Amino acid sequence: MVNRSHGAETRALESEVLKLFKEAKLKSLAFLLVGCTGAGKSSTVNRLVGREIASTGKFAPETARVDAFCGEIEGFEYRVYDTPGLCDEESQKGNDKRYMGLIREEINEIDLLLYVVQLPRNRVGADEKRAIRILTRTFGKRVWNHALVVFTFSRDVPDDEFQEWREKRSTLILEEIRRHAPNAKLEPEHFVCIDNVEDLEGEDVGLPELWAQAYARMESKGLLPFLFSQARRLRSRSNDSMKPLKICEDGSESVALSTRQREIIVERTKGSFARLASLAASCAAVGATVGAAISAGLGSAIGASIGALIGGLLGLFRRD
Ligand SMILES: Nc1nc2c(ncn2[C@@H]2O[C@H](COP(=O)(O)OP(=O)(O)OP(=O)(O)O)[C@@H](O)[C@H]2O)c(=O)[nH]1
Ligand SMILES: [Mg+2]
Repeated sequence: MVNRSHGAETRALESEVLKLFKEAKLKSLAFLLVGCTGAGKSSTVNRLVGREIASTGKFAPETARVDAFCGEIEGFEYRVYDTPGLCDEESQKGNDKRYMGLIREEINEIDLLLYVVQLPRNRVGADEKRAIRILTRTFGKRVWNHALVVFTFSRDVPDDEFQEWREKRSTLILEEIRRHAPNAKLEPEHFVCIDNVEDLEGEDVGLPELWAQAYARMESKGLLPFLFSQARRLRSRSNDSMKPLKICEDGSESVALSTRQREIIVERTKGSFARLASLAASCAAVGATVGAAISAGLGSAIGASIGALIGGLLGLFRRD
């Protein structure tokens, strides 16, 4: 094994991050939102990215339409596609083909599909089934390999029935997806429970779980734009003394990751960016130094704050 000096490793990490950062800047992130009216689609994606990108609230649901919202976080471009007509069985009868054509026209590629449904519903509704059918036909079965099923309104079920609801709803929705995509790679952890009004607290629920699983499910090309642009919000729960900070300096909700959730992020990064992950794991102790070097390397106005943020972010890769 080559015994490189500490300085050489640090420099290798700096140049790797700089290279990847510049490549990541050229890519934009695309999220596809699917779910019934009022399921909490806009609220969910806004919380996931920490910015009000998709508008929330209630305006009359319209028929076949694709809404595209664009935004920018730390200089990285985000696109959110919302498909309000997809989950609308009654008004859409016989219109599937036309809507599929429209979706194909509007959406080229997606990095992550968020299929948002309310937890407290007794069965898979005709509207939810229609969305699953059209999605699979439009994008192909593989769309489910980059998907999360997000259960919202989780506080609306009693605490002592929560696990039962979660298992029942997951099983039913998975069955429905498998009817159209029998080999879809969807595991129990890809069904995440949150509540957008008063979030659940627990090791495998809520915003940190949503964030970690979204990262795990993301197309490779979306990983680093997502990670770098979110650096400000990510915290390590185990390192936080007492209560984790809820709100970041920029007003967004912080994402306090547990050790397991950090591990999910590290493993996913390793899968696509092995060199970055291994350099970060061994050099993370010098996060501030790396941050300063990244800032200098990026130059001009953008460098200063993002460089420091990324230096801090690398701490997530350290094992402790
Ligand atoms: N209690 C509770 N309310 C929620 C939750 N998620 C969203 N809401 C509320 O439900 C309403 C609709 O939320 P949106 O995020 O706009 O839902 P949507 O699916 O985007 O709705 P449309 O765009 O109209 O189809 C808003 O008043 C939200 O505050 C949740 O998890 N729990
Ligand atoms: Mg909405």
